[in-house]
Amino acid sequence: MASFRAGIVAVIGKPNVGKSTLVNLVVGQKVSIVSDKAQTTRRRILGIHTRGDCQIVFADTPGLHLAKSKLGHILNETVRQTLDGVDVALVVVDASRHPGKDDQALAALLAAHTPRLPVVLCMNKMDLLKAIDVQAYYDAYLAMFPTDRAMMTSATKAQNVQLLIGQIVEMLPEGPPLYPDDQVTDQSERYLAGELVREKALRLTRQEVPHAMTAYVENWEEDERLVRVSVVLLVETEGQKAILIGKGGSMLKRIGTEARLEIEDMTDKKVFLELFVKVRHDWRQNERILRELELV
Ligand SMILES: Nc1nc2c(ncn2[C@@H]2O[C@H](COP(=O)(O)OP(=O)(O)O)[C@@H](O)[C@H]2O)c(=O)[nH]1
Ligand SMILES: [Mg+2]
Repeated sequence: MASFRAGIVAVIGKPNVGKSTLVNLVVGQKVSIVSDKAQTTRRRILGIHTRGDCQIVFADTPGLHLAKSKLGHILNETVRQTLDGVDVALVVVDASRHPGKDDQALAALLAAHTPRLPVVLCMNKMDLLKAIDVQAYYDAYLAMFPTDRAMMTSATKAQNVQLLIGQIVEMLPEGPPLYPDDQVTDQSERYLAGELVREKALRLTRQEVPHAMTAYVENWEEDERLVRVSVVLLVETEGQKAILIGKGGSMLKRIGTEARLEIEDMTDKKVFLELFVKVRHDWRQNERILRELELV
C-alpha cells in the first residue's frame, strides 16, 4: 500500500484572488468567509482536507497588502508567521490580470523569508482570462514565482482544482494525519457564526462599510436541537450603523436571515439569531478591542 502523506500548506497571495474560495471548495465546507472586499479574511484559518491517501491542512491567511491601519499591519504579520513551520507555500494569484507591484513584493517576501520552501503556484480566475493573454500572463507569473508546479484554476467553476491538489500532495511529507479525519477546521462554530454574519453584511453593503465593520458573538447557548446566538456588528460611525440597519430595519433583517440559514446548515440545528449594531469610532486602532476580537 502506498504510504500516507500529511502536511501543512500556507495559502498566500494578495487580497481578493480567491484563496478562501479555493480552501472552502477543497474542504467541502465554508470554513473561511468570502467576499469581493479586501480584508475579508482576518486571521489564519485552518481548512483540513482528508482522503484515503493524504491529509492536506490548508492555512488560509489574510491577503498580503500594504499596511495602513493597525489592523492591516497585523494581517501582514499573520502571513509572515504562517510561513514558519509549513511544508508547502500555495501561492495564489489572479491570472486574469498581469502581475503587478504587490505580486513582486510577495515574491520578494517569500524569497527572503523562506527561500527553501516548496512553492505551488495557483493562477486562479482563469475563467476571466482572455485567450490572447494566457501565454504572456502565465510566463510573467512563473518568472516571478519560479516552480515546477503551476496550475491555472477557477475556484468558482471548480476547474483544474483536483489537478492542483495532486501537485500539492506530491510535495507533502510521508506521515500520519495531523488531525482527526472528520475535522475540517480549527475554528469553533461560535466563531464561524460571527464570521457568517460578517460575510453577509460585507456582501450586502457597499464600500463605505466593509473595512470599518467587524462582527463578534456576544452570547451562544446551545442544546440538542436549538442554538440561540447573539451577534454584535461593530462599526465606526453612526452613518455606517444606519446603512447596516437599513430602511425600517430591512438591511439588518436580510443579513440576519441569510446568516441564520448558513448557521443552521453548519450546526444542523434550528438557530435563533439576534443581531445588534454598535458604534465604536476607533476600534481598528484600538489594541484592546482588537485583542477582545482575538485579532492579536
Ligand atoms: N471569476 C472568478 N471569481 C473568483 C474565483 N475565485 C474566487 N473568486 C471571487 O473572488 C472574490 C474574492 O474571493 P476570496 O476567496 O474571498 O478571495 P481571498 O481574499 O483571496 O480569500 C469573491 O467574490 C469570489 O467569489 C474564480 O476562480 N473566478
Ligand atoms: Mg480570504
